[in-house]
Amino acid sequence: MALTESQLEQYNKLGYVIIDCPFLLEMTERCLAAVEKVAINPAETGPCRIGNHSRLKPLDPESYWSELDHSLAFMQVILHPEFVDIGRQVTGCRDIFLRNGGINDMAVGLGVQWHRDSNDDSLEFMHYFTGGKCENGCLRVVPGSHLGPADEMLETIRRLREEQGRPAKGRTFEPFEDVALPGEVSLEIEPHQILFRRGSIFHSTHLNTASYSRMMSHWGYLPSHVDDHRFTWDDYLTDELIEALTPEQREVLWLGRDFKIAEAFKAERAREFGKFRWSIV
Ligand SMILES: O=C(O)CCC(=O)C(=O)O
Repeated sequence: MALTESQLEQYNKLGYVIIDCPFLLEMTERCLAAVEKVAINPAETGPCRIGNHSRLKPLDPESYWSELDHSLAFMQVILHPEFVDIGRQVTGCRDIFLRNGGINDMAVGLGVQWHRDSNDDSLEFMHYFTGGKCENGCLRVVPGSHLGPADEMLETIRRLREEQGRPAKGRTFEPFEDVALPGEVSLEIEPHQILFRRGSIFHSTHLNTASYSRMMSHWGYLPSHVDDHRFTWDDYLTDELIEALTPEQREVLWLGRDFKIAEAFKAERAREFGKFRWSIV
C-alpha cells in the first residue's frame, strides 16, 4: 500500500490522513482478545508516572510499558507490510527502523492537553482499536498547524487558558479537557482505520467520558540516518515472537545490527533492561 496522491497531499497540507484498512478488522479482534487476557480492574492499576494505563498494568510505576505494547498481536499491526510501505514512501528511505510502539490506555475521566510531539517531520500511526469517538477521547487536531508558526499557536493556547482560568497541567493524561482552538477538528475513527499524522501537528484529546478506558496503539518508523534508537529489539522480544514475524517484518527491527541507544532513552534502558520481554499473549 502507498498513500495515494490525494492522501499525500492531505498529509502534507493538513498534517494528517485517515486510511481505511479492511485487513485490520481481524487483526483488531486479536488485539482485543489479548487485552481480555490481561486486563485488570482499573481500581487496582496503582500508580503510573504518565497516566497511560488503566486496564493494562504498567510493568512498574515508572514504566511507559505494559505487557501488551509490543506483544505479537500489536506487532503484527505495527509491522504490517502496508504500513511499512507507507513509512518508506513518506520518509523516502528503504532502511527504516521501528523506534517504538505503545498503547495509550486512557482511563475514564482523563484527557490530553494541546501539544506537539516534535518540531520536525516525524510520522506517527495511530490505531484506535477500541474505537475513537468524541465521548471516549478521540484526537483533536488543528489542521495545518504543523506548518507553523508554532510560537503563535502556543501563545494562543496560553492566552485562552488564562482567559478561561484553565492552567496547563503537568502529566500527559489529566482530568482536564483543554480549551477550544480556532479551526480545530475532532478525528473520530473506527477500529479498522488508521490515523497517520505528523508529529509536529498540534493535537489534544477529548475527555474520556465513556464507561471504559480508551485504548490506542501508536508507533513510528525512522529513516536510518536518524540516530534516535530506543530498543535493541533482540533483547526485548522473545524468540517465539521474533519467529512468528516474517523476514520482511524483522528487517524493520534491525535485529543484530550495531547502533547506539539515544541519550533520551538511556535512563529507561538502565531501569528496565533485562527485566522483561514482550511475547505472544
Ligand atoms: O490520545 C492519546 O492517547 C494521546 C495521544 C497523544 O497525544 C500522542 O500520541 O502524542
